[in-house]
Amino acid sequence: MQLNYHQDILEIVLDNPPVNALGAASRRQLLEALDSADANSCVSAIVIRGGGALFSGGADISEFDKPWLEPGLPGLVDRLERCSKPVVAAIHGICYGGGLELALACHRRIASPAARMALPEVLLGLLPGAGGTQRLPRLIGARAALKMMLDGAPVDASTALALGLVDLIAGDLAVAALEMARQAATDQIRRTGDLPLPKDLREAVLDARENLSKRSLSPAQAYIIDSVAVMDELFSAGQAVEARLFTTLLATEASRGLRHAFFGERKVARIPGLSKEINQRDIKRVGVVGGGVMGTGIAIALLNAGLDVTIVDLQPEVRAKAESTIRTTIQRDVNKGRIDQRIADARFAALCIADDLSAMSRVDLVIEAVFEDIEVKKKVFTALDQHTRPDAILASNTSTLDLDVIAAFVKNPSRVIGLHFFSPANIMKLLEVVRGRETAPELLVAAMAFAKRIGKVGVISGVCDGFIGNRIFEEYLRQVYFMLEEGALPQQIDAAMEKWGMAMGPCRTMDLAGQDIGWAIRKRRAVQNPERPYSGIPDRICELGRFGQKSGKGFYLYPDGRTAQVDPEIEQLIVGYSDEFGIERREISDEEIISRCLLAMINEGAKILEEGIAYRPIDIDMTYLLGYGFARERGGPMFQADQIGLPSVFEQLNALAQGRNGWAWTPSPLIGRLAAGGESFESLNQ
Ligand code: T1G
Repeated sequence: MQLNYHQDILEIVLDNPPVNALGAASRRQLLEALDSADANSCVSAIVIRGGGALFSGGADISEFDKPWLEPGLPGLVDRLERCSKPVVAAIHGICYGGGLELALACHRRIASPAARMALPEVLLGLLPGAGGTQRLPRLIGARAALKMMLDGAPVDASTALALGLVDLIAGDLAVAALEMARQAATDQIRRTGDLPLPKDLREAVLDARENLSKRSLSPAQAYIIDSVAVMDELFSAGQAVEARLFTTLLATEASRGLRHAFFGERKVARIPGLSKEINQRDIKRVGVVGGGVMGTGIAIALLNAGLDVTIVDLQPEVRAKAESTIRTTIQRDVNKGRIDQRIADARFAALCIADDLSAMSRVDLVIEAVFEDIEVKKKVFTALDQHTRPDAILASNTSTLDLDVIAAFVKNPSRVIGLHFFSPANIMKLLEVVRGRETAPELLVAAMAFAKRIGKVGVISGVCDGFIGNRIFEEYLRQVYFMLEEGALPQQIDAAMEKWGMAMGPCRTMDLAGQDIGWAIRKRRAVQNPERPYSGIPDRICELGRFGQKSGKGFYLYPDGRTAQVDPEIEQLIVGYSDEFGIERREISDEEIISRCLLAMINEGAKILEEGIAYRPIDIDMTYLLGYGFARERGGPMFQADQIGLPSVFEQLNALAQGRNGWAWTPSPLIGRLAAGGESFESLNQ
């Protein structure tokens, strides 16, 4: 923290890079500075601003799972508000969470034009716990305050001014803040906590509660409404309720899962054993080979990130469809007000569509997204080897083929990497970055930076069948199919998993992805691993041509092409299959369904760790949170294993290994070792 004196104005500069998180040390320094300034008769007013690029990213989230350190943020914020000298918050860049609560307790607020303010605690399964639920409504009204707190979205400076969240916007913030402080020194002090209750308090709470019943808001959102609802003339009464509800939320699995995910998204960017000095490659021009669904989605993601894109496809009708889909999708963003026409036109201008790989001669990176056939890949990479610059990165979007085999098609395999996008590629945040045996380390660095550049989260995977995500997904599906033949039905399994927190049940997911895709994988694996058979039920469905949504029926019927409708024929097929194989059907509880699906993911995840395919458990969790619809509040399969407790996980796996198809449950020795040592998967996430 820096203290600067400008005659009788004390300027306190928060200085805790990278985001001026209000950790214990910062809170202690700020308290000392405030106490000292309050007692210093030479100081007539105070300005607080953030050092570096922002005001503050809020409380230090990493402190939440450790013993509380004094002074707590709520107490510090109250102390600031009680200051006998006026305090001005000079806000630039980001002012989020506890940082904004600190500013709310200041007596004036001034912002730079690009400043953005938010109370995003709800995204961490929390509520603003330093007086925000009590001060914000007093300052900007209950309805506006509830909107900000319930969606956690930032407001820009002009909106903040219109709301009354800030008093002024100024280009030269530092000078204007000092001027505002001098003026404030001559005025009466305006304490936010002393402001009257908002006039719209009752109706705003009633409306928010009504919304709650309609949209099943999260516990954090319900508690935010409760905290606002109890606002009282006596400020401390409402504050006490806020503090109690904050403490309750902090202990919930949902908040721990969300905080695990928050740090996880950032931890996966760290590549173990790689020095930071590796030079960043600048990727500006990208080639996409293949104008199909994946290639088009990838191209849209790249154009949306402001990159120059060249798509090559041999077939005119594919090129035409790709261009039309790209234009329609980007124009839709204009029509929905997400971007303006000028940006859309720039994106169209950055697109080139060609019919020959010689168009790839200037690109920095090529992403191959052609048919999943090794001979087709061979043709493409052999040609790319000739048509691209020797330093261009060659990436394959393959999801099932061996990247090392693909890399061997080019003279210099160290320039080959896997970039496995998830469909729809312009929407899904996960990008599996596959490091081949020969992939050069700087390609990993470049790929992770590229992922962030296009708004995705890169997770590095080694080469194995299915990489991290699909390899685990196959074991999850294996248990689903076994449970179908043992007594469950698709609608029960899907409902149980969706109620537990998966965005979409496994049977509906495969109907969406295409049952024929799963069929091809099972056929290939039947040859490669005959000792690991699946239930034959999904093959029976495919043999009837029921490939899911694309064919109007799969596990379900799709009368309108999208809505899944239970089909009695499928129940007959499944029951008939059980009878045919003499499997006595039994009642399978939702609990068993969830447990076996989760344990299948956990056990395969542990094997992926043991084989070094994933660097850390967090890489597996982020893969599932960002690419497989695993509820963010649940933190991911490895986080869940820690919640269950590894001794219990190991015990359950061993019990399942004694049961039907026990061969599918070979417990991972890593789980056994961690359990025996009282360790958790989290201990491997450093
Ligand atoms: N606490 C601790 N570490 C944080 C942090 C925070 N609030 N915010 C960021 N970091 C770390 C992050 O993990 C990363 O670490 C580095 O800073 C750069 O982050 C009582 C309870 C501020 C918009 O939810 O939204 O206040 O990987 O890569 O892209 O009511 O960080 O380098 O080791 O994201 O420039 C509420 C969370 C907290 C804001 C900057 N505040 N942060 O984005 O950098 S709870 C938030 C963000 C609270 C009070 C409540 C973003 C950012 P590393 P980054 P960025």
